[in-house]
Amino acid sequence: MPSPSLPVATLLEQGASGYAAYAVQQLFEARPEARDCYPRGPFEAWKSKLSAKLAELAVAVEFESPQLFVSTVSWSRDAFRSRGVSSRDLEVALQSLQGVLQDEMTESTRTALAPYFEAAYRALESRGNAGAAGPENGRREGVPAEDDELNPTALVFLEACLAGEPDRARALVWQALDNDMTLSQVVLEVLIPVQREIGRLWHRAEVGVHEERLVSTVTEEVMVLLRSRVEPPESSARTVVGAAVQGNNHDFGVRSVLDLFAFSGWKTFNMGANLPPESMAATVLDLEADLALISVTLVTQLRTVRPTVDAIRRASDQVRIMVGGRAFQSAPDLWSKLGVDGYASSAEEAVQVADGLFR
Ligand code: B12
Repeated sequence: MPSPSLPVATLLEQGASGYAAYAVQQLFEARPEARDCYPRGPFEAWKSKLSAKLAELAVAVEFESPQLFVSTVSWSRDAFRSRGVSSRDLEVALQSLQGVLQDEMTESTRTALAPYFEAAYRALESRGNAGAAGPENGRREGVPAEDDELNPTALVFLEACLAGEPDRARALVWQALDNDMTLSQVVLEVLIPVQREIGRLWHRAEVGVHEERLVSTVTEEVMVLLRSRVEPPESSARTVVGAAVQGNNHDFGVRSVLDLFAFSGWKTFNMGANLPPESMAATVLDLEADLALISVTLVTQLRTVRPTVDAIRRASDQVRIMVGGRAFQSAPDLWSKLGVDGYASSAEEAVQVADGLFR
């Protein structure tokens, strides 16, 4: 086991695999039926789930935000329920994990971790509609909740993609543009809600990964094609570069934000998914960027933000930096701990915040 003098987050991270294995043994003793959740390899499956929970707990502890841990536990609870697994299994698994940590750690560490577990247990007890429920179930601005309807164009676009008719989906967008839908509206009212809806359906086990792919690939193509309709920026336009932080394979978020910047006349560069800190810094330097956007989707990816910010700051003392993405939804104040200049929760808001930074 790692030395007890290390910071709690590091202790959790370094010991994750061992703690998780020990906790699974305790889980199976306390609740033998938990094996039935994963009949093909219960020990390894639970160990991997609990290792992931420890990694998320480590990040929450690092940022002193129990709400971050709650958001991931709530997400797991909903995914479990949709797959017929009782949240009691998850609760006992977390109790086992907490028990193992209590055995292994000092009194002060136990006390430091207690609020994180208590908040998680409360979230497991809740029915999933309140703030603790996580973005897929809570009603949040700009995020379709269960009973929200997609607008008709978004609905038909989604249906055409799922039916394996990408040509019909693309034609629908061109038709909407001919009927006076703006480029921004296509992104904000069709493409983003469709992506969120396919994610919600996947979370609820109503569609599989291949169906998510059927939709996301067409969304991606349409986003590229939309760019051909944008007027080239003026030579004096400000430059913004954006990327999904290292480890993050979700680049639709930052891409949609950059689209809105392009529609507002900015010079934009999309550096895509999983960009290492030094590459982001080199891009900022080479392109003399005014603004750098860093997109973070999973809570565990928050860890890579600081190294990226540090690398960018070393490369340029002029550039402003903004962060955003799903990882911040449950803790919108978190950005202020990251040494950046701004945060926005949506593409529209991002352009407004950026304009404010240069006023
Ligand atoms: C498509 C998709 C994928 C694709 C991504 C393809 C691509 N090129 O982007 C692939 C298949 C790679 C993928 C992988 C995974 N995914 Co995924 N994915 C999605 C899905 C369905 C859509 C993502 C999307 O396009 N959203 C639409 C964009 C526009 O929304 P957004 O990213 O939040 O961005 C908005 C704001 O956050 C903000 N914003 C974003 N970035 C920035 C940056 C700045 C600077 C600012 C200011 C603002 C800002 O503006 C945007 C517009 O309003 C989502 C569902 C969802 N609700 O998002 C799941 C989802 C994000 N994925 C999820 C998961 C679990 C995974 C995997 C772990 C699955 C697995 N077991 O492998 C992996 C992780 C990969 C990794 N290492 O990153 C979960 C995350 C759950 C959680 N705990 O938060 C989700 C929510 C699905 C779900 N409902 O459970 N995924």
